[in-house]
Amino acid sequence: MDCIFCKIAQHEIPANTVYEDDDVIAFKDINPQAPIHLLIVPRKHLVSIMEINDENKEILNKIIRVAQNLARQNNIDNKGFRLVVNTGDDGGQTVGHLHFHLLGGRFMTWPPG
Ligand code: D5M
Repeated sequence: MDCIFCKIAQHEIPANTVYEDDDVIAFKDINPQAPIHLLIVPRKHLVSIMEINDENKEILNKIIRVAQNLARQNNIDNKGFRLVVNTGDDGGQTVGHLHFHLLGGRFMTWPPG
């Protein structure tokens, strides 16, 4: 499958990896929108949050726990951060492999653009 995040998860192309285990990989976004901008990605190819179901829902728990740990490690847990899942064309999703953006290190405005 020609999926860039699958290739990163399988170490076929390089990434600036900050965490990985059997189910999840996290790496620095190539086009950072904040001082801290990490992507947390399930190794399994799921196109979007719309593919979460009763059989695979545990991955969400795992991703949230990884996000908490990465927020602590980057000292943004107290000041705050944003965890974002762009979904589909109108949601601004450009890579068709589920990923969570962890953004922090600056004040985030609302609404997002
Ligand atoms: O976010 C997709 C994000 O993926 C976007 O912020 C750029 C990032 N990206 C794309 N290719 C790479 C590689 N090779 N390494 C690191 N980050 C990457 P979306 O929510 O789909 O718009």
